[in-house]
Amino acid sequence: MARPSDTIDYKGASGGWGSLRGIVETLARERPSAGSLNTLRRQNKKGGFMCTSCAWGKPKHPHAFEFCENGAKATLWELTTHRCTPEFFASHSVTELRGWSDHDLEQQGRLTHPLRYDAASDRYVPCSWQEAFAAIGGELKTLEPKSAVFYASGRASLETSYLYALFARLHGHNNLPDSSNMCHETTSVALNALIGCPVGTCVLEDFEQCDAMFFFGQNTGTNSPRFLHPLQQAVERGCKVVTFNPIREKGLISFINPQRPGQMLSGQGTEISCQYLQLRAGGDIAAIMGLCKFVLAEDERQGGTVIDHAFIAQHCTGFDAFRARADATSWERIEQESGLSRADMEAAGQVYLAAERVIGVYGMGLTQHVHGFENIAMLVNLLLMRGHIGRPGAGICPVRGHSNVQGQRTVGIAEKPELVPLDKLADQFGFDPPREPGMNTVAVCEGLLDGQVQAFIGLGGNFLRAIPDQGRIEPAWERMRLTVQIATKLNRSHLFNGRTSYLLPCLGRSEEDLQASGPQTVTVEDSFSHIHGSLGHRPPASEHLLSEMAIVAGIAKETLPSNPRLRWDDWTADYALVRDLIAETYPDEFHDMNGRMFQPGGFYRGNPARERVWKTESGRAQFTAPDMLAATDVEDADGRYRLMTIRSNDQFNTTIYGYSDRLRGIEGKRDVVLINPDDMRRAGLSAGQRVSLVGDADDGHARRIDGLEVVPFNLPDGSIAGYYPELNPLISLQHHDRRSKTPAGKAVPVRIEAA
Ligand SMILES: Nc1nc2c(c(=O)[nH]1)N[C@H]1C(S)=C(S)[C@@H](COP(=O)(O)OP(=O)(O)OC[C@H]3O[C@@H](n4cnc5c(=O)[nH]c(N)nc54)[C@H](O)[C@@H]3O)O[C@H]1N2
Ligand SMILES: Nc1nc2c(c(=O)[nH]1)N[C@H]1C(S)=C(S)[C@@H](COP(=O)(O)OP(=O)(O)OC[C@H]3O[C@@H](n4cnc5c(=O)[nH]c(N)nc54)[C@H](O)[C@@H]3O)O[C@H]1N2
Ligand SMILES: [Mo]
Repeated sequence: MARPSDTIDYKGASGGWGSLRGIVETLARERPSAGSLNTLRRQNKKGGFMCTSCAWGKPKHPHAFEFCENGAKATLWELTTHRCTPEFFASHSVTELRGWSDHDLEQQGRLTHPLRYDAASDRYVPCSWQEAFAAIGGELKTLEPKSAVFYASGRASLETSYLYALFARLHGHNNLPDSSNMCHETTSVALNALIGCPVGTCVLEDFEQCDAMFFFGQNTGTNSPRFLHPLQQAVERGCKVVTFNPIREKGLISFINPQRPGQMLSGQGTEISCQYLQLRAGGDIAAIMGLCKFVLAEDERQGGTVIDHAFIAQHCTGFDAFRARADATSWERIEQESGLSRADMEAAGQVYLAAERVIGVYGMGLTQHVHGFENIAMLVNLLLMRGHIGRPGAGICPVRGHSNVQGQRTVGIAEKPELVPLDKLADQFGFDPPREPGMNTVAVCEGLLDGQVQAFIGLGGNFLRAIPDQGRIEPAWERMRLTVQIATKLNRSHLFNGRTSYLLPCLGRSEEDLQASGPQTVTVEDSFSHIHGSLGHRPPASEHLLSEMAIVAGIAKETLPSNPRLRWDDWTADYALVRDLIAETYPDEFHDMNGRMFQPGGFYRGNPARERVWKTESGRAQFTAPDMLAATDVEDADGRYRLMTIRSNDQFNTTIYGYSDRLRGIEGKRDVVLINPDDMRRAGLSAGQRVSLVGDADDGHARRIDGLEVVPFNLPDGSIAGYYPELNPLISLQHHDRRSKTPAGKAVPVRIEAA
């Protein structure tokens, strides 16, 4: 492993003055409207709005400033004074804009008018809302319903999501992929199969009681910074944190709390991880197998007192096969596949054994792999061995991405009809909902390539930029009959147009949503299954904007035959009516939703696995004996690397706020490939040299990106890293989790070519 002195690094802690500077730089860049700072103060609090950045829980007793550097960036990004107007589109053709960077497109500011794509002039031109709705409805009516796709990026509220999903089913399909399909779909599929519940089992209070946390592939400091506070408090009361990550991420190393003057002045942060294990990309199945093997051996040595055999006998299945697999797996293979030493894994195992209550935390480092399912299954194995699921202070905690991504699934945005109470919907709305499975993200991409998909509606997001294999899919996109994007800012997905194509600007969550019955509240669900009301206060960015709800209703009305049960106008006038519908469809979880939505800390919709009720096929929690030790199915070979596509500290997914990845010490650029000095030496590369990355999928398709700068970085041998979404064209569409079809953005096989 390289010496840290050879590599680029950030010397500070996470948080601290750097995070405040990050906010100040954002203020300078977005020049937000007066009053925006007031809005920040209300963020994540009762009567205020719920942050549009990540889905971390919102505490009952919020801090004076219950927002983080990146939450502030997301809010100020929405409240910018920059505007992307019809004049802008008159002076730039769509083809020209394809040459712009993601950052420059969004930096034009908020979209202000509904727009139609005019192929003759290759420009977006303003249109009326009614024209747009009528044209979109007219097109949808003539198309085979199953050729239409209704995508959602996980931000839209529960109310809009519920109606959007209902609209798709009334139209006649379950083609409801959402960003979750590229994200925690692995979680939904794995946890559902293994513990009978598709979401994490923890609630915020568990972090006040746990004795140890094991972190796998989740970058807290950048992607869920509000988590740093409970993490710091946990460590200070003696909780141990052990991290498995190929990259030494600052947030999991040390944290200076900006709300503590002492720490800010002294520059002395709290050390977070007591052990930081830099495993190979894709090495988690092996690493967790190592932990389990150690625990099993200790149990044997200590006469069966280590493992919770009573819990396993009463609640689990598959333990013997799992134990046999661990016994049959040699330490030598575990060390080779994980890239870790047996001694380090055993030391981590000691922390596990010493803890009464353990939480397993994870993110994209586990889910975005070809064997992502098995990654999660191994973590479940580890937790089940000592009964760490279904007890206070313990559990499994997938950290969700978008602020309402979990909730969208909860209220029906799902391509899997078995997850939705279709009979109930049939009763409520008097129709026969489609029963065949719809398309997920990978199926949509395949459908684009073979011409099966003819219409795409995007409720937010940047689908075409977030998916793998853009080089193949962008040209196919333009063969569609209809493309509609509902958005706040311009992005690359808006620059590829079907024959009929509209770009429809909507309100953001921080803005006042005024309808016939008055200002409207919306609701969202956090990572801990708590539902929160959110009320925007800022004046809208333009008088021509509509709410997402009004846009969905507007299109639905023009598409579907009229039916007295479909009260689109009433629902748009008063979202409380939609909450009543949600409560009727899901009475156990959402009863009295209107009454409970402003409960401090949100209202909890419950979780059976937390109560040790296992809604799995066997009625028990499932141990798994995986067939493989590597999370990839591409063999190691000379000159082949495992590429991790990662987020910088200055982006939200495809939204690139700026070019500062402060916590990794990378400034002013994103066109980089991070690689360790030993690998550089072996490949004859020097720092600052320009190279190409070439996809190594061996499926007959050429994939390459030129002009990347070599940056020496502290990484395990053979694991390299670079930024998402710029590197997405290197990922084959077939490189996805086998079970859930989540595209595998980690351990992508590539080669490096020097110019
Ligand atoms: N500021 C900000 N916040 C965000 C987002 C954002 O872009 N910006 N995005 C939001 C969304 S939608 C999501 S899904 C989440 C994403 O948040 P994360 O789940 O943190 O996802 P990534 O940024 O992809 O980082 C994955 C981490 O996994 C590590 N990793 C990569 N490969 C492996 C591996 O094989 N094993 C292990 N153990 N680790 C690995 C990487 O080094 C990195 O630290 O964040 C949400 N919050
Ligand atoms: N290689 C690689 N690929 C990945 C990932 C990875 O780690 N590596 N991560 C994957 C993950 S986890 C995810 S979640 C996806 C993200 O995929 P998406 O969710 O599709 O993409 P975002 O970048 O979050 O979408 C940004 C756009 O959303 C719009 N927007 C913002 N706010 C609003 C709003 O309030 N309403 C509406 N209607 N629109 C709004 C803006 O126009 C903005 O340009 O990418 C996936 N792709
Ligand atoms: Mo995500």
